[in-house]
Amino acid sequence: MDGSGEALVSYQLQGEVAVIGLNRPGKRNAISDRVVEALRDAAERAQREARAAVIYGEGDHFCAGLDLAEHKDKPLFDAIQGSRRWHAIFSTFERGEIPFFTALHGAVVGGGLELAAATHVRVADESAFFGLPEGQRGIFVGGGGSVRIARLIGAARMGDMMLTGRTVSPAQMEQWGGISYVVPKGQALAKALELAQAAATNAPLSNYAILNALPRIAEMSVEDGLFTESIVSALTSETPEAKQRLRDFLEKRAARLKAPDAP
Ligand code: 1HE
Repeated sequence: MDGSGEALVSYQLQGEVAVIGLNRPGKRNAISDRVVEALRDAAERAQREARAAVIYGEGDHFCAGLDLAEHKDKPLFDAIQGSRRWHAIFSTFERGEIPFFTALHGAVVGGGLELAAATHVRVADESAFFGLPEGQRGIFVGGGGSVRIARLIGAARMGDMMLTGRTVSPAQMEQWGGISYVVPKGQALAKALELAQAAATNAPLSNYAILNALPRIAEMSVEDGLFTESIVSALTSETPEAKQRLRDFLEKRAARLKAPDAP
């Protein structure tokens, strides 16, 4: 709750998808200690009762990043512990059991971009803008951005954003690989929900392998990666669910793939 009695993070189950809202629009959804803890609770609940989740922001912006008012008086060790808490919480869903999608609009800034980078699929509408103003604020990323954002878009582009304070458009961010979808203004949540609903119909073990094996394999040597892939591939194929799904395809009960709509 904030001072108004509203939950800082809202939670709603829509079918098999948990919809999690950053709900502090008066402060542009800035992430305080209580917000990050409420986000952890919502993400844990989603992993218990949903098969996919979407995170979005209430109001005109997705998230203005770290709550600077709370951060400014933090002693050194508290700041280290705070950053480590973000890391631990974001890792629970990055390497968790269900896929997380983010619906982005307005400011996606600092820790807000770090949060989005810890999710599995990012959808932005045309109002979104991306920034890393840490240099201007005299601080550094602390929510895993130097690892995750740098790997998504490259350390040089991330360094440019941090050094110059430039903001980046959704079209540019998509070209850099930081987001996967750009949709018209106001449609990010609906699109993220549609994608999450599709992912929720996958076999849970396939989703688990996509979240947990794929990023690890990407960090391995070619030989280790190929070997690990064979083991994970065989394990997923052995489940009764996989066998049923393969039969469904072969006996023409499964939907066929279609060419994508024009971009
Ligand atoms: C905040 C924060 C915040 C707004 N912490 N209170 N992030 C930043 O450096 C981004 C700072 N924010 C902005 O650039 C702008 O607020 C926005 C572009 C996001 C939105 O602008 P606008 O004109 O709609 O809102 P505003 O008038 O600037 O802000 C409304 C209120 O939200 C205001 O409080 P009020 O009491 O005067 O109404 C702002 O002070 C408050 N507010 N952003 C605290 N971030 C784990 S390390 C991560 C490191 C970082 O994230 S660094 C980047 C921090």
